Parts: sequence; structure tokens; C-alpha cells
Amino acid sequence: MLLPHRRLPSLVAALTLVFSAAFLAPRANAAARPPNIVFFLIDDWGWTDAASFGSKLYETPNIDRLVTQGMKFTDAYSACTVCSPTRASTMTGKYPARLHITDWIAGHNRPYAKLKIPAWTLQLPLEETTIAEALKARGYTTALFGKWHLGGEAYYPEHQGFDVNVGGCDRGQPGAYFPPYGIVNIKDERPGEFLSDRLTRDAISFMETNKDRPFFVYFPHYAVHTPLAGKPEVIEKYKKKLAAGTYTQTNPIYAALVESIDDSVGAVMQRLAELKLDDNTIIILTGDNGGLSGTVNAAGWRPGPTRNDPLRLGKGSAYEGGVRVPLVVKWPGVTRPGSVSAVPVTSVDYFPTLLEAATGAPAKGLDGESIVAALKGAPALSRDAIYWHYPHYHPGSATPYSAVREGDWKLIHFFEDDHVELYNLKNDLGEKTDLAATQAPKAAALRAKLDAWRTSVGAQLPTKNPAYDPAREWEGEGPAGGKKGGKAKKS
Ligand SMILES: [Ca+2]
Repeated sequence: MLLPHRRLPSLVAALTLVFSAAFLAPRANAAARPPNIVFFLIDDWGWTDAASFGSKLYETPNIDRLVTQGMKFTDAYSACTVCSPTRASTMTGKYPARLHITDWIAGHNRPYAKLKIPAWTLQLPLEETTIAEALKARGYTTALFGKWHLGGEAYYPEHQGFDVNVGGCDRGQPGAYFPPYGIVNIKDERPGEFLSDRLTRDAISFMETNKDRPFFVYFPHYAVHTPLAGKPEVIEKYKKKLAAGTYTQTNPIYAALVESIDDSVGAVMQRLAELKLDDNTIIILTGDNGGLSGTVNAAGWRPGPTRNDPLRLGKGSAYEGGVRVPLVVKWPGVTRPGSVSAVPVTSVDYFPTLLEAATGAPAKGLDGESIVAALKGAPALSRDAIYWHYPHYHPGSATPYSAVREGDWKLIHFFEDDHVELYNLKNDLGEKTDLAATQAPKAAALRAKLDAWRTSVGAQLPTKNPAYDPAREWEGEGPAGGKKGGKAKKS
């Protein structure tokens, strides 16, 4: 499972060791009862899709309360601009490029585009060690409530370390948020019960049953992915709010869907407190890719249900709106209440972080790095860069690309014409000014670094497409691909 990996010693690494050592001492007492873990992964949850992350429209009092109790990350990322690769990374601590799970399953294909996408992997192989398997081996009871989206029945969560699976299957979205949900492994639907509430009810029931032993609740809500839906009275509230003011985000149904997540977070926090488990439970709340700001095809741009301003674009794009996500971590005794961290964190980091939480020792040799030092207040981790690789097309505007972020710099390499774009995120969060020409040495250095990383993880590359036809390049499967997909399930 662990890959050979070497890191250069550095001051930051030394500091990390100091922090880790400081962390180990108090953990020794808690060894008898490692912390419970509740990991909310919200589908398509954009960077500003909560009041405490900048939304003026969406009302999220419970998430905002979690922010005041935990640590908020301003520079958290998903490992991919679409969902399945992020989920695979979260489960394994490995980059999508290494796993060859680089698009949502079953993916978006444009047979006449300039580039041909590689033959990538459409499930999480059973040979991979998931964080659920790793925690289970250390005495945790494990459960998933919500979306899995990492392959067909043979690859379902119950084969990847989860004792309980409610809702996890090959689907990337529910048929509907009110019954029938159209999800094979959700039984006994209650008439009128919103899917987010249903999953919350089951998750709380699981925590009650397992309150006397360490548990890992992986809670990848189906919300806030399409099909857009909400409770009628909540939609009505947002319609009135929108009629009375001016907002960047303008969809009342999406707002209600976001609020269903806030209800879930609130209900879980309340029950944990009632069960007197909240002092020994880590809560993580993040998203699997950027908010759906829109789609593009030959006919032009079509706005989506949310916006990620000030970030550029959203889900399925190469820019910050596609991968920067909200992140809150509440770990009583470790995270300082109401603290904010600007340390870049990405999906591969959760496996080593949670393993360190459970055992007191960080997992080594994975693509990800434990963020425990950051949770204790360190201003940096030992790695110097994080990476993305998406050799695919997406209606969110992406053409095949790779990207690297090092410090404030971000370089994107687009494969169609081999050009790079360079942005300084500190001065230009919206990626408006491409500095590749004016900062050519920096661009060249980052390009070399990105190329080396791609080679090191065995990334699959797109190739020249012999069937390329400029008149038909937009044709393909997917919501904005021109042709109806039919077979593929949406990301
Ligand atoms: Ca998603």
C-alpha cells in the first residue's frame, strides 16, 4: 500500500516533526479510545456555498457554528475538478493521476475532439487500501451514508472496508431528492422525506448504536448535486429573499438544497453533543469539486445553479472555481476554535491525517501528507506543491490539462496546444492576468516541476486524435456535449 517516497529535509519538515512530537504526547492518554470521525463530503459544494465562506444568499447557521468551533481553511482543494477522482483520492491518499481514475465515472467523451483521452480506470480497484479499511484494522466501526461513485456492484463500499453502506452505489446523483430516490441500496423510504434528512437519520442511528466504540462515519451527501430540489417552504423563503435584494447567487432551489446540508450538519452536531461524544469526535466538512457555475458547448455558455466568485469558473474547469472548496475541521483539543488556516490542503491529505488521528503516527509514503501540524497551527506543511491532472474534456470548459500550485503560484498546462498559463493567486485570486510571458523563468521552472511529477506518478496522457474533426469537436456524451449521452451517469 505504501509507496516509496523520499523528501528533502527542510526547516518546515523539522518544524513539522516538532509539532508532531508535541502532538504525540497528549495523544498517548487517549490511545484507549481514539477519536470518532465524521467526514462530510458535500457533492459539488462551491467555495462560497456557505455564509461563513462568503455567500450572502445561502443561510447556513450550523456550518457557521462549526466554523466558530473549529478551523476554517481558505486554501483547501479537491484533487480533481469532478467527483470520482476526488473520492478515490480521499479513500486512498493517492493522486487520481497515480490511480488512473481521472474523470467522473463513466466520464465525458468527445470522439471528434482534438485529443483522444487515455484508457483510464472506471472503478477503485479492490487491491487499493481505503481509509475505511485502515481504520477498521485499528478497531473502528465504519459506515458510509450517501454517494460512493467508484465503480459497479463488485466495487461497492462494503467491499472496501465499510461495515454499513446506506446509499453508496455506482450512481453519481439520485434520481430524485424525494422518494422514490432511485438508489438501489436505500430501503424503506418514508413518503415525503428529503434525501439529505434520510441519510442524516440513518447516520445518527448508526452513531447511537456505536457510541461506545470508535466509529468512522463517511458522509458523502448526494446534495448539492443536481437534480435541483428543495423543501417547498425553504424554496419559498429564498424566493422572497431574492425578490427583496440583489445577490450574486440567484437560484432559490439550489439555496434550499444547500440548506438541507446545513440541517444535516446541525443535526449531527446536536446528537453528538447529546451523546456526550462531541469532545472526542473529529468533524471534517468539505466538497468534492467546485460549484456548478455553468457549462459550455458549441452554442455558448449556459449558467449553472451557483457561482464561485471571486474564483474563476467552477466544476469541470481548469481554474480555481473548479477545485477550491470549503473546508472546516473541528478536532476538540487540537484545532483552536474559530481559527483560520491558509495552508493548501487537498484530498490526498485526509487518509494520512485520519490515520494519524487514530493511531498517533502519521502514514508515510502516500501522495498526501498529514495536516495535523496545520490543524495545530503550523503555517506550512513539509511539501512544497500540490498537483492536478485531468486528461479529459468537460462541459464545465476543461480541455485536457495538468496544474501545479507552489506557494502563491499556479501554473496550468493545457495539452491541446501545449500552452501554459501562470497566475499569482495572492494578487490575482480570480486568475485574470496570465503571467506566463512576463514571468517566463517562473513558468519554465513550474512546468519542469509539473512534468517531473506527472512522470513520477505514472500519469496517463492524452494523444493526438486521428478522428479529430473541427466541425464535430463538441459532439459527445454529457449534459452540454451536443448529443444526448443516455448511458453515462452524470458526475
Ligand atoms: Ca461532484
